[in-house]
Amino acid sequence: MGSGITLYTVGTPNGQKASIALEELKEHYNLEYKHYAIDFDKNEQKAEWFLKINPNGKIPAIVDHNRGDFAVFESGAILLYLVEHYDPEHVLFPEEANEKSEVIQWIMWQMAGLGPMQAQATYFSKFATEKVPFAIDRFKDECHRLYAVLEKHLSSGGRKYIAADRFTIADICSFGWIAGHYVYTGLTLKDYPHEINLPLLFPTYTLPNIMRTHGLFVLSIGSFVTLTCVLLGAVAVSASGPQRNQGLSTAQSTAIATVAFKEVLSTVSIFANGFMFTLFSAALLSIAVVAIPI
Ligand SMILES: N[C@@H](CCC(=O)N[C@@H](CS)C(=O)NCC(=O)O)C(=O)O
Repeated sequence: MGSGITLYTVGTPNGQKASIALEELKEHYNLEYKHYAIDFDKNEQKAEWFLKINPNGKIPAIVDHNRGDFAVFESGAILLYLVEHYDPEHVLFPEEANEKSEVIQWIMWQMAGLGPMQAQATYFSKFATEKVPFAIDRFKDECHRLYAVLEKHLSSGGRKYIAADRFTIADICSFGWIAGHYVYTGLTLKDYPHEINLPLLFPTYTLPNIMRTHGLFVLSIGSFVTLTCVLLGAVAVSASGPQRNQGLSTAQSTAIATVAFKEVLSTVSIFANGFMFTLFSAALLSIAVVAIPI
């Protein structure tokens, strides 16, 4: 049986949730976990052995060896499970009842709203072999509506975090999809011109955590240099931001550039193996800095 936790995932927006939470818990409590990279190319998520862990055949899932190999699937359920058993100091999940409820409300909002809607918008606009304008518009419109809800929520009272006035699993739950709004789905932040608060979520995620989470420690020196150059490029682009962004402050522009960088980082991490990764990151990061409408 053993001890620790095994995480089965891929660096997709849903897949990142459990990885980020486990990294945070590792940092605060030295929680041990092992990472098993599910191979989508081989449809491993539908293999018999994995269906015993997640009957729904999707990532992420965890098996908790500390608790009799108890298996948990559905990313929101994994977040709630992890804080219930492994966050005694309430670092990621508040103790107070109303704050707790707030966090759960925004997790439900993400799991039933932003996640599925953005996944469908991504599918119909990027992957479907037949382009169906009605479906693309339907799901993109719903994403815009949901982002407007979040935007208004964050703007009112100058909130920096989604719930309970601090970094919680509600932020972790929404992070992947928000970070992938452009690269995955082709949605742009400039649709929220009044006050762009969304990027404020992102500085809370440290680069080392993101790197560990997605196995980017296998980065070759070449790709590291590429990443650094492109990051500097992104910051340089953002420095000329105020005019280009119609009155946004440099701080806001820089925050947006950081998001752009991180969202590309999370996307390329899917392709993170060896030489291909170096080529891919160079190409994607360069395109992103030029194309992302900051
Ligand atoms: N509601 C599920 C969604 C999980 C999900 O859609 N996972 C995708 C990747 S983001 C997946 O495993 N896709 C592969 C497949 O459907 O076969 C959750 O939040 O855990």
